[in-house]
Amino acid sequence: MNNTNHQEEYQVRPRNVVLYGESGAGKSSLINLIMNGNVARTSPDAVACTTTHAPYDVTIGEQGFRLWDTAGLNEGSEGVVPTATAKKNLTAFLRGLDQADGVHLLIYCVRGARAVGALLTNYKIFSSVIGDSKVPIVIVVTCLEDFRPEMEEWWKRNNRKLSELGMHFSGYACVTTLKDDLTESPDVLQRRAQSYQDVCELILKKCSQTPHKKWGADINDQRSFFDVLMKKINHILRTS
Ligand SMILES: Nc1nc2c(ncn2[C@@H]2O[C@H](COP(=O)(O)OP(=O)(O)OP(=O)(O)O)[C@@H](O)[C@H]2O)c(=O)[nH]1
Ligand SMILES: [Mg+2]
Repeated sequence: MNNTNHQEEYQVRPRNVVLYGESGAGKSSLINLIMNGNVARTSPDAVACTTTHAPYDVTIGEQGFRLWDTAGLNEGSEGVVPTATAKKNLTAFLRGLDQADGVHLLIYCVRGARAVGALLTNYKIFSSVIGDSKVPIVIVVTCLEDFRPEMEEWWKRNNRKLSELGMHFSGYACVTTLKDDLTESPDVLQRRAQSYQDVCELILKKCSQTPHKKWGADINDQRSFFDVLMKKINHILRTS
C-alpha cells in the first residue's frame, strides 16, 4: 500500500478516543452525552458498572471517531471487576489498539466533587507511559450541574493545583451529563447542551490526526507500550 492509500485509510477509519478514570467518574454517561442516546450502560452503584472496554462509533463535524469506554481501575478486590482483572483487561485492550489503529486521544474523566489530589493515581498509571508519547490527554470534569457561578469555574479554581501535582492536559471541558429526564431545570438543560458542544469541540480540536503506536518513542530500546505500561503500573502499586 502506498502513502496516499495510507492517508486515505486514516481519513476513513474512525480515530480512537479512549476514556479512562475511576469507577463512577461518568465515562459511560459522557459517551451517552456525545452519542445523544442511552447506548452505554450507567449505574449509580458503588461497584463498577462497565466491566470491560467497548467501542462506540460517532460522527462529529463530519469526522469519524471511535469512543472507547473502559472499566474503572480502582474497584478493589471486592468489586465486580477486581483491580488486577481490570488492569489485565485494560492492558490487553491497549495492547490490541497498539497493534491495530493506535490511539489518537485520551480523555481523563473525573467527578467535579472529587478532591484534586485524589485524581493523581489513575492519572499516573496512564500518563507515566503515555506522557513519553505524543498522544494528547484531555480532562473532562463531570457532575458540574450545580457548580456556581458557572461550570468553567472548576477549571479556573483547580488547574493550578493539577499542574502543581504534575497533571498536565492538552485541553479540558467542564460538563454535566445529567439526563434531561432527571431534571426540568432550564439552567441544567442549558448546561447539558453547552456540555455537548464543549466536549465535541474538545475532541475535534485536540484529537491527533495520526495514530500513536510507538509509545515511548524516545525510549532507546523501543520497548512496546505494553511492557512499559506494566512496569509503570507495578512500580506505582509498589510505591503507593
Ligand atoms: N448528577 C450527575 N450525575 C452524573 C453525571 N455523570 C454521571 N453521573 C452519574 O454517576 C453515576 C456513574 O456514572 P457512570 O457513567 O456509570 O460512570 P462510569 O465512569 O462509567 O463508571 P464505571 O462504568 O463503573 O467505571 C451514574 O449514576 C450517573 O448517572 C453528571 O454529570 N451529573
Ligand atoms: Mg461505565
